[in-house]
Amino acid sequence: MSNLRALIFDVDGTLADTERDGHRVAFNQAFADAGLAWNWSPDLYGKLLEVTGGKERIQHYVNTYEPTFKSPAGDLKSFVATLHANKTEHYKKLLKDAVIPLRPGVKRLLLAAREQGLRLAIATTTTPANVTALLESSLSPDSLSWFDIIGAGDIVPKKKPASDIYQYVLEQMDWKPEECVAFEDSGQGLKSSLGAGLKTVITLNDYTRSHDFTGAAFVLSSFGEPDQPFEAIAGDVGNATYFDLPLIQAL
Ligand code: XBP
Ligand code: MG
Repeated sequence: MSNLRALIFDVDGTLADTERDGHRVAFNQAFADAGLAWNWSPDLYGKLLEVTGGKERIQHYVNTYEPTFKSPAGDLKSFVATLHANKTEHYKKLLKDAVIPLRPGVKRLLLAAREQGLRLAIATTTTPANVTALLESSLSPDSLSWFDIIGAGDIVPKKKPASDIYQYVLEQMDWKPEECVAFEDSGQGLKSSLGAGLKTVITLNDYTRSHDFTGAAFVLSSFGEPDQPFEAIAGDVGNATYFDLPLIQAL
């Protein structure tokens, strides 16, 4: 890729393992505040992750596991929206109280890209405030400014696996898909990025290990570090033991 211009990152599961000990916990705290006896275990949460977006996930949970549930106030859609707004508050507080570290190699890769003058972007289904909270607590207080654009949450009508959020980022920045690479951790994310015509690198995690990653340029256990080698599940990484910009350029 001699014309490489920008790297576009998913957030949850890619930059940091935020789902099990971050989002899931915040959902449960919001349920408890609302007096609901719902509690999402790590296993159940793995199943619920099939549906991207927190509001959509709660709605899916109600439809599937609590079909007789009646909203105590207003219609279900607005009840879910209120519940979800409180979940976001819990998530932000959680990240303030205990930092969720970035995954191996993430900071190294971002710094290398900046040094080489590559542009950075975010394409995620999560709420914008969650992205700010994670970047400021886990990367650096000024790190929002490292990214030219943060495409997040309800800014597009359809969340991943639809390709809307990647298309939004490309359109806003006037970037061509062949000038960019996407970084994802899940099958839904991959579908979204491939749908926008982007070469995609996958770093999988415990929740996404069994997803279908057909079409990914690389499938890796993580980006790895010089002293913490990655495992390459798919894609020709040559002699590399950690992910770095030359591997992208070789694509
Ligand atoms: C992952 C998600 C998100 C979070 C919750 O997003 O599906 O919905 O679990 O976020 P991605 P909200 O991998 O695209 O970063 O509750 O703020 O919707
Ligand atoms: Mg993800």
